Amino acid sequence: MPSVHTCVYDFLRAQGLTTVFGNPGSNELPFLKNFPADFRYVLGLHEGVVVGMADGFAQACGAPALVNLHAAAGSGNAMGALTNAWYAHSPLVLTAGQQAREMVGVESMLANVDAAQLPRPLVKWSYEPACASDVPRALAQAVHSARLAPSGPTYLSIPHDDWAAEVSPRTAELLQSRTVATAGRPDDEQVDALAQRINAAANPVLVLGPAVDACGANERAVAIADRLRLPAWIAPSASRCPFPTNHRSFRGVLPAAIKGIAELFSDHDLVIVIGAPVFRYHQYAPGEYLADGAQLIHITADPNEAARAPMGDATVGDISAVMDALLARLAPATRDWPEPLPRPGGVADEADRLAPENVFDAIDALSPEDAIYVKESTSTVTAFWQRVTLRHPDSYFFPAAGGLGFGLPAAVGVQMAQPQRRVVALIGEGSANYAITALWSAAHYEIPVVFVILKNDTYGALRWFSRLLDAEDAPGIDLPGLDFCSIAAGYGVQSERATDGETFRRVYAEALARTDRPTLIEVPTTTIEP
Ligand code: TZD
Repeated sequence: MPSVHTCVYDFLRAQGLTTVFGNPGSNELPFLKNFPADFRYVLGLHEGVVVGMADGFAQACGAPALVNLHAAAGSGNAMGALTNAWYAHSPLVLTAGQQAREMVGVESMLANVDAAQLPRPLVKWSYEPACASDVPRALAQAVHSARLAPSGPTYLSIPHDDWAAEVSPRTAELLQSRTVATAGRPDDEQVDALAQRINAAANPVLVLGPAVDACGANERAVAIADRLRLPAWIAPSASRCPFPTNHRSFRGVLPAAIKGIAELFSDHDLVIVIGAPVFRYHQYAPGEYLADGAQLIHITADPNEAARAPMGDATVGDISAVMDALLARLAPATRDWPEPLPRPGGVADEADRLAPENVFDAIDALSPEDAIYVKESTSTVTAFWQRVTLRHPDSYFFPAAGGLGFGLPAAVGVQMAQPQRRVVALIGEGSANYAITALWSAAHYEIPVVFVILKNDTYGALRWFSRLLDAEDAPGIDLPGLDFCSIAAGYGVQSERATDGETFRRVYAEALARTDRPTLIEVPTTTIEP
């Protein structure tokens, strides 16, 4: 009879889940023993880093990633990172070790009496199997559920004495040979009606969200823009880039405010939103959700996104399939193309501090055209989107829930998933500290990410927010005195400091040329507004 251990590893192998991101404790050792040679264990030194690396890996692969956490304490440490994974629809399969079954009820050390409750509401499904022989089936459920649309994290608590239990060979065989697939083709009548509304619109506008990039529908988005000659915006609080920023329809990222969006769209009679929530607001600027006379069409794979939107007519389905069906029906528009966007102006550096705009111009000029940017510098969002060209799918990742601590580890995971492309992590010095130990994983596994730390000595975005919220006297907003070159050395990462443009361009080009290990570049910067 195969053991639960054998059966689970065979299932994971059959699913292509041979990378385990983890941080171990005693409860997890029975799972990790006899670790198969064709599997890879990626150690993160804090569970926020473990989940961040897995999140980047899963998003950049477009496939589930396996995470192994230690009991309640490790799961708790992972929860902040889980907010981002949840809103990114990242298919993470989280497993956590539980005490031996007999020791749970007496609340021994490392027992979690209500394990399945802990990660809610940031997982699609959470469970602890009722008996050892159900562990392989429950793990299969966790994998299939994470992958099925709308994809998202799942959680399984596994008592450590379950791994040695036996399962029937037939149970193992059935689990490994089954498939679980979505059939998401849209209904003809529904697509006809959508296409008619779009064809009849006098002045439509397109809004594209992260799910377009996640399902690789970027070219379909371009085809729709080319057919309709309409302005194309990135949905607010953008966590991915679904549309080439050098396309003549590209307008930028929408403001994340109710009033801002309604005002911007006041001249449009139809707003077409694909692959995004309607909308992911941030700063509170109340107003009408949609201008008088405007209508909104919402295409999403997520029933929750559809149901909670305050306006518009939503269609839930496979967004690539809906886009294909629409493209077969959309009439070519003859209207003028949107005006070319003005080029952003020049900005002066200060003594020993670079303007972030100039750092981004240098990065845009020197990076390979298919570079991937993982960004977590909150005050420089607008400057980045204006100055760095994103041409290809999977070129941009930002924390989907704004939970800091994503950027450094996610960059490591993205680079592992896409070794043929260069990954550049643009991280504020505030953000970097939430998951700084990711530097150790990058160094240890020789992951050649270029980490650029934009060091303005303050939580820059909070400076802006403090003005918005009339709280400019709030304490705790500055963090001077950090030395990232020393920190990088402590974790084994080569580093450089660049206080002028010429030095930055030289060390950045050198870092890009270093393909066998990571580099960190500390850049003192001025503080700008998001
Ligand atoms: N803690 C966590 C886990 N996530 C958060 N988003 C915050 C705190 C609050 N926060 C923001 O929303 S932005 C920000 C904080 C602290 C400032 C980040 O500073 P930075 O970048 O140096 O990384 P900027 O460019 O100076 O804003």
